[in-house]
This record gives sequence, structure tokens and C-alpha cells, in this order.
Amino acid sequence: ARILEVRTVPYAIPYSKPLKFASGSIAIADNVLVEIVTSDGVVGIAEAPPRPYTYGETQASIVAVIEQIFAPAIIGLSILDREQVRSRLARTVGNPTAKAAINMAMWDAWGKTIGTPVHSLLGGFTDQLQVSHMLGFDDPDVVAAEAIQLRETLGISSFKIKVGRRPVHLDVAVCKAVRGALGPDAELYIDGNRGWTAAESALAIRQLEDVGLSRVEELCPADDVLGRRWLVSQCPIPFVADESAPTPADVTREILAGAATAVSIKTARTGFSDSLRVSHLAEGLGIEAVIGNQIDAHIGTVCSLIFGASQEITARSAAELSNYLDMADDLLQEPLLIENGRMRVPDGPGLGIRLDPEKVTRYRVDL
Ligand code: MUC
Ligand code: MG
Repeated sequence: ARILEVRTVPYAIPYSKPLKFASGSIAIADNVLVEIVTSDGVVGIAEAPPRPYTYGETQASIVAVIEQIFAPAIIGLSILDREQVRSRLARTVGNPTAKAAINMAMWDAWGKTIGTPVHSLLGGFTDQLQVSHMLGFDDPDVVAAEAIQLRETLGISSFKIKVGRRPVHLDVAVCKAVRGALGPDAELYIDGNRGWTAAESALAIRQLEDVGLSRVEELCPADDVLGRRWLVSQCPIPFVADESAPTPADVTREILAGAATAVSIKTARTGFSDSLRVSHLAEGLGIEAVIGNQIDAHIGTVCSLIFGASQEITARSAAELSNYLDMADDLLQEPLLIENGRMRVPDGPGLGIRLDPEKVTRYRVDL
């Protein structure tokens, strides 16, 4: 089957509970649905989330780069020509979520064409993942109540707490409140989105010693090169590279520089093909790889789930899959389900999800 058309559908669905973190905040899922139409009449789908504070992309820039540069470069190629497509898209620097959405829509089209789940095509390690929820900035009692509610209603017992505010004590108090509310069995870890200096981060790590964190992520900027290396060298738990390592080359550079000791994999920025590269790299290096959340909407969440469950290294840790819960609606025919703190891979062909055309019409912003 050949690629006949690449469609972009910008849409907007509000969050009923906005997420705030050190590098930005999000109140609307203003994503771009990407559809690849093949010569067999199959439509492969994926979505690209604009994260200007992380990658410089906007909803308009994602639509423009796909329509003006990417689509003309790949129309006519086979849906199996993923590496050729990757090479052609790589002639344009940046634009990671636009590239990733095209890659994942090609995998979805392949799976749908041959009637096979993409999860199986990727390796099919296991059919479910434990879920971890990201808790944004708020007062200690509010964040603790949110964590308790998610554990009571959905069985979620792993939480990533957003930190990076000043003074450091604000976030230390949140972490202590969440630990106090959940007790010793819950998994807690923190993500600073580069909000602190290396010294502030070191202070926080010391003050959080008895909270029992499993890891920390991007507490200070990787561009503070020597400060970051100093911090990581004294960190007693894994230090995750997220936005400082969005490509396999960045992962190599940051790990070899001593700027991180673990890596976050986000299908929103590396699609399936480069997420495979990053996970194999992590396996070869002998470091942890955790499935992160690009504040994914529903389609993006399914992509993270499918990929995370397909590889042994990513299936080991709880995956950040649940922030779609804070959105007011979705584009899907069937809702996503979290039971006993776990999500199961859908078993249909491709991504295993179906769009609701009426909802797509309601939420698209280009007509
Ligand atoms: C995360 O893990 O950092 C916040 C900004 C971004 O790009 O992703 C989120 C979550
Ligand atoms: Mg992060």
C-alpha cells in the first residue's frame, strides 16, 4: 500500500483540570490529529501535541510543516518505507512531535492493513502496564487529596510529583504531604522541568531523603553542564533525562557526560521507530527507561501504552499514562480504562482504537 494523502486535523479539547509545571502549563489539548490515507483505503492515525516550552512547536507550526514539507516528501512511498520516510523527514531539523505522529500513523496503517495490533508488531512483550499519574503544582493538601482519590477510584499507586518552584520548601512540603497521605507502599518520584539550580536541587534531594523517592527527573537544566554533573554524581537514586534527551544521540551524550543515569521515553516525540532505538540504547547501556507523558491526550496515551508494553525494559516501571483523565472529552468511540491501577493494550488491529467522526467534527478548529 502507498501513501496517498497526509491529513492534518487541528483540534481543541479543554482540560477540566489544567496541569501546571515548572516550564509551563496546559489548559487545552490543542493537538493535531494526523491521518495517513493509503492506496488500500486504510487510514492510519496518530496525534502531535504542541509543546512550545519543550520543543518549540505550536499547533499551527505542526500543521504547516506537515502540509508544506513532510507530506510532499513522502506521498507515493509504501507504508512500509518507515526508514526512508524517517530519512526524508530528518532533512528538516526539529519538529519532533510532527515527525513522531507521521511515524506512528504509518505503523497504525500497517497494522490495520494486515489486521494485526501494532503492539504485536513492536514486539508484544506484555499486554498491560502499571499506571503512574503526574501531579501538577498545587497546595500540599490539594495534591495529597488528588493522589488519594486516584488510588481509591482507579487503584493508581505510582505518582510523579511536579517540582521546581521557589523556595524549594514549597515542593518539599507537597512531597511530604503526599507520602503522609498514601503511606509507605506508594511509589513517588519528582520532575523539576529544569526549574531549580543544581544547588537548590541538591538541597531538595537532602530534604526529601525520608520521603523515599524512586527517582528524580530534570531537576536543573542540563545546559548548566558542570552543575548538573555535580548534582547527578551525588544523587543516590536514578536521575532521569527527559527534555534534555529527546533523541538517541542526546541520550548517548547526556548519559556519557554524567548528566543523567536513566531516560524517559515519550512516543509523542520519538514515535515508535525512534522509541525502539532509545529503548534498545538504554538496554545496551544498562540504564532504566521509563514511559513518560507528554501530557498526552487519548490517542497519544494509547501510543505510549502500546509501546511501553511491547518492550521488557519499559514494562518494568509504572508508565505515565493517566493525565488524559483531566480532559473534558475525547475523540474516541470507546473510553480508555484504568482498572486496579493498570491499563490493558487494546486488541484491535493497528493502535486498536476508533475515532468518533462526530466528535472529530465537533472539536476540530480548522473548519
Ligand atoms: C514531563 O515529564 O516533563 C511537561 C512538559 C513536557 O514537555 O512534558 C511534561 C511532562
Ligand atoms: Mg519530564
